Amino acid sequence: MSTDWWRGAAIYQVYPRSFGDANGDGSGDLAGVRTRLAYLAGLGVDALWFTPWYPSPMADGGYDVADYRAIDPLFGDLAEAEALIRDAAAVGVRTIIDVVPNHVSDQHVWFGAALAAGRGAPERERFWFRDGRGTDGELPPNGWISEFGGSAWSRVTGPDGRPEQWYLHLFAPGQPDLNWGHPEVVAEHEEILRFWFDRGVAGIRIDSAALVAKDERLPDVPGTPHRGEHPYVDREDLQGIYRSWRRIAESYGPDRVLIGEIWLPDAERFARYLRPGVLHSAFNFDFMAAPWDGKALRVSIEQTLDVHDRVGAPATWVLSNHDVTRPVTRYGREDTAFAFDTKRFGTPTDLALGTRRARAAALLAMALPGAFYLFQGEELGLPEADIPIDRIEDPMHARSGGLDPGRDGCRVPFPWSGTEPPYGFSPRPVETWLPQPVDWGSRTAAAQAGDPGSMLSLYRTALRLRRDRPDLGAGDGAGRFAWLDLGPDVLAFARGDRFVSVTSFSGGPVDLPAHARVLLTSSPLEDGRLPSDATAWLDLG
Ligand code: TEU
Repeated sequence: MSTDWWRGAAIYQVYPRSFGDANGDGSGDLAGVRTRLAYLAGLGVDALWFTPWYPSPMADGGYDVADYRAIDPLFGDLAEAEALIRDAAAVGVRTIIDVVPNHVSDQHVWFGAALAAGRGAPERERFWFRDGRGTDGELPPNGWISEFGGSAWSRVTGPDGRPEQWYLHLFAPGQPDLNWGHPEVVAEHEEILRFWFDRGVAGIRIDSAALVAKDERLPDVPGTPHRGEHPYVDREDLQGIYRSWRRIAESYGPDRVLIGEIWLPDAERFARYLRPGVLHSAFNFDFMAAPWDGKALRVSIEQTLDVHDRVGAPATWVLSNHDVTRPVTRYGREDTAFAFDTKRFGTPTDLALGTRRARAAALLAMALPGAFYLFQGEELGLPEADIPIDRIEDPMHARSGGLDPGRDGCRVPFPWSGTEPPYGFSPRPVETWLPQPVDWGSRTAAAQAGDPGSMLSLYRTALRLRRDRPDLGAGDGAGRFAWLDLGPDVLAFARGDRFVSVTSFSGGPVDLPAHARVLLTSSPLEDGRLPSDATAWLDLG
């Protein structure tokens, strides 16, 4: 396969704790992924991205990493990970791992050493330890708010048992932020990249990539949305950090890639991370969060293609991940956009409508130029699950004062087969780490595999067409992108001379170009016309 495989790849996100449980403890593991590689290869994906699999107290679903060179015993061990990377490669699937540079777990050896060493010790300089404000240091050093709500500072107890300094955590208290001004922090991460590239991984997904560098003066931040540099977002130092990571990736070959998790409101700023010599690729959250609306999606697509073209990077198209509401649930709501701060319990949804739109969105996203990411279960059209309050694990729930249901609803163990929990996820009846809904019997992979009208069949067919056709995916040369005008409330575009994708929003049946051969539709045509909330793929040849 070519060295720039990533420009048009289909990349499948595996959430290891919820994909397949081989040892029967109710949590997924790497052996459980290995036994299901045939499913993934058959789905037609080019690579797997694993959310963190390292030893972790799971204060934030494994994004609190205690040791970047090992595997959590819940999931297996390093030999198992190496075997998984090899087995996946043997069926033509590459492996991408998640690296978390912004913070470590409070159980990481560095943080333990920092606590033990006490105030003023060099061990504390790898983190952001500061004295508190107030008469007795009882107030946090500044007013920064954690991404999960509440103060971004927690106070530690000194070796003498008394309240002492504070440390910064942009996420949960179990995730102390690293000081990237410290040379050991920089060097350590370069070694971590090499450690995993040496083990054959094809790429690194960089967690919270725009937050890693801080203004060392730690100034308070304005309460208004920001553009450009900010005390801890999108700082210029990041460009140099990722340039050196790029040199490391390239020393292993042009097929090794760096993929940034970059949430920025400004597309021009976002694209700076994708300039030659910086990152290869980054997740396109603007498209992911857009409402189900032809005009809004068109604006997002145009802007995406424009800023990526200018830096020579491929666009990425994402409909979901482990942090956001499942598409079939979101697209069936009155407000179809995604935002973290509007998530509430009990928001009504029309799942039939949401599913219809999610099918249309999948074909739209898979037809666009660039790479496509899918999150496990998206191909089954799984809805967001309701998790009983006492089983919620995600810290976003508690830190929102109980208002936000958190992100567990999309992280539920995967339903493979059968009519009741654990739906083949575990080899025996066992309580899974998050409970599975009792009505998922018709949504299992096995139930959908033989049904040509299922979401799974749609994804399989679409991924196969996307892979087989030279005008889809990156479509360099053969797949030139051009908008077509098929009326208001319709998004239509060509890829090259033959392929056309048409998405109809609420405007009712749309006439398709004459003499076109229908390759695939997300919903059946009605009298040869494309109904609302549907996408058709056509061949004009
Ligand atoms: O997420 C980073 C991130 O900024 C958001 O996805 C985050 O959930 C949101 O902004 C909260 O307001 C990454 C991971 O994808 C997420 O699962 C982790 O919780 C987070 O980093 C911390 O490592």
